[in-house]
Amino acid sequence: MNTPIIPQTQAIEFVRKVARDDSTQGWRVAEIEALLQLPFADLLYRAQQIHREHFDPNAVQLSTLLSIKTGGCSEDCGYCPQSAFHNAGVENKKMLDVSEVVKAAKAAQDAGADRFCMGAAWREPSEEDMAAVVEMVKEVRALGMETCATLGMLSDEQTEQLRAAGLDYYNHNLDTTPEFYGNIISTRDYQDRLDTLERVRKAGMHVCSGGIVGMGESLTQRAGLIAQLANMNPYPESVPINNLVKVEGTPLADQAEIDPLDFVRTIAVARITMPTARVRLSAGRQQMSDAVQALCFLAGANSIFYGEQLLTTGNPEVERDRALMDKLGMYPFADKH
Ligand code: SAM
Ligand code: DTB
Ligand code: SF4
Repeated sequence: MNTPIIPQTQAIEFVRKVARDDSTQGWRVAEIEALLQLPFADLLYRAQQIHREHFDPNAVQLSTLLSIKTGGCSEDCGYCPQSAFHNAGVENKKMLDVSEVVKAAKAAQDAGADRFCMGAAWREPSEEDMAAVVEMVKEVRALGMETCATLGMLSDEQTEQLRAAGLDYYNHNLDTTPEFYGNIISTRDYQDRLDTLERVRKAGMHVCSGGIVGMGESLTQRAGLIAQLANMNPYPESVPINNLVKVEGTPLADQAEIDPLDFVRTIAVARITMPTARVRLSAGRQQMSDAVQALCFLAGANSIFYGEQLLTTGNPEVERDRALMDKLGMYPFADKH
């Protein structure tokens, strides 16, 4: 079904927040839903204006992902091929050695990435795991790259260990709205996610948190995810917006595709509600045309995962991304700084 459009004149009352400089009151879900329903050109125009106030619109930040521990995860996230509850054909492997991780980081840096994100299929890291991750963070950082890790839930002590190692960003996605969360994951609560994010924030690391669209959520629920992120005080510095990658063997394998223009709308609304965040056009790019990606950049996306692999699934090849950036007159953010 097409997104119902609300003419700008009717929506304006709801979107009053856009013009309001008092950000303490937070976003109402209804306001965000109204933004999602603006006529497409009005929505993109607003997003583009806000984007240009805060960023060079032609610069894109490049993060490369590496799965440092793949498969066999004890959580049951319905979208994820790495859950031990599903049969997506992902082998349960042991953690990579520090040297393998550093080698991959160097290669990513040589290819032009400025941030390296290490992902693990854990509910939470063990003490033993932490010792190796700390070493990885220190060595990748020593290369002169920004570091990011996504390891599941963290205790206070683990958060402090990562901070002391010099970790720049911690990725922990809210994934969807609290009302829809239970349809997708049963092995943890929404509050668990919020608690970890709070720890990361308090420890002084940058927060990377976003979600997935196209999991069968309603428009209101999609707006609810953006409201949760935008109302964090402060909101995350980095906001990955993933389009569900449907993997055979996961419960969401047969989920209906969302209209690509609705994905673009979600990016635009993330930009409008979180003006200074890096909004990352994340998973799902391999299946996206250049034209849709260009619309995402126009809507305010200014970061991508760069390199032919996400964690277990594919991502566009570096050559394709370089060609796309050239075609659009875009360049890596790091080249300008
Ligand atoms: N295990 C840790 C956790 O869940 O926080 C870190 C790794 S987990 C794979 C990181 C994120 O990848 C998830 O929160 C989700 O947003 C994203 N993800 C996983 N599978 C996906 C899929 N099939 N499509 C889109 N995003 C996906
Ligand atoms: C995020 O928001 N998306 C990335 C990263 N953070 C860790 C992961 C996408 C995973 C897609 C499915 C896979 O490759 O396993
Ligand atoms: Fe495990 Fe993370 Fe996948 Fe959930 S998303 S099953 S926690 S690896």
